[in-house]
Amino acid sequence: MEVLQKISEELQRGNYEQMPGFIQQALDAGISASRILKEGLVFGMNVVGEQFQNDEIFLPDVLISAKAMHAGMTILRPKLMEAGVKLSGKVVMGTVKGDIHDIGKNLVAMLLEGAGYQVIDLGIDVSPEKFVDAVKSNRADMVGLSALLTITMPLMKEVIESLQESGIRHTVKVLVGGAPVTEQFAREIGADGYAPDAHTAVQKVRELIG
Ligand code: B1M
Repeated sequence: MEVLQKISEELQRGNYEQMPGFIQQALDAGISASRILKEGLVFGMNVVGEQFQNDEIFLPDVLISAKAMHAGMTILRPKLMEAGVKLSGKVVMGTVKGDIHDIGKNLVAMLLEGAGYQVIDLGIDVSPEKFVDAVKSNRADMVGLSALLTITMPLMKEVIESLQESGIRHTVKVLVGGAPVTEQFAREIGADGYAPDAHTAVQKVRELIG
């Protein structure tokens, strides 16, 4: 379908201004919202994620493609809801308490949205209590924790402990990441997964919650 290929290509080019028009064009042509999401936007965003992982493109390129993804989703999201299409899963994301770095976390959130997940982004400097409340109130499938400072990494453990104390640890998977975080640290604090970059984060989320 030519229009789906166009949506994928224009998303890779970061054409956020015209993206709503392309989405509308596809809807007017009778293509289902879920096909537009999977074969247009998500397909394009997967290409962007791979190119970023292979150092073929740079951070600003990803951010502009993510902006095109958002622009497309403003038209598509209500149609998906109307059609009763379930987005892949709910992910609560945030940078842990004491830490205000959010560029990497935003990138992970954008690629996850691009992959069809519903992301509830709590922002920066998020307390363990706030993570717990958001997991409960949104019935989230996953919580994603980001930390860029060695002194804020222990807060990831505190979030996991708070989930345990609230009795909801078993209902949610925990993914951790951020420059100083390692696979070994993730294991030590009892996280379910670790990702060194945004593209791997999407793969991990797929492995963990489908
Ligand atoms: Co800060 N900073 N900073 N900083 N800063 C670092 C992290 C630092 C390494 C710089 C250095 O000293 N060389 C250092 C930390 C040292 C350490 O503890 N190990 C540092 C410091 C010390 C500080 C301050 C304390 C400085 C000060 O005030 N004296 C202060 C702390 C403030 C606070 O948080 N309380 C501070 C402040 C800031 C700014 C506000 C100026 C700014 C942040 C702006 C913002 O985020 N909106 C800033 C920046 C920009 C950086 C550097 C330069 C860049 C970080 C970044 O955005 N990288 C950074 C040095 C560096 O890394 N070169 C540095 C790009 C981003 C795409 O990568 O965030 O790693 P990253 O995300 C990657 C992966 O890590 C992964 O995927 C992303 C994409 O591939 N990932 C996840 C991230 N989260 C994930 C979550 C996942 C999975 C993967 O699952 C949930």
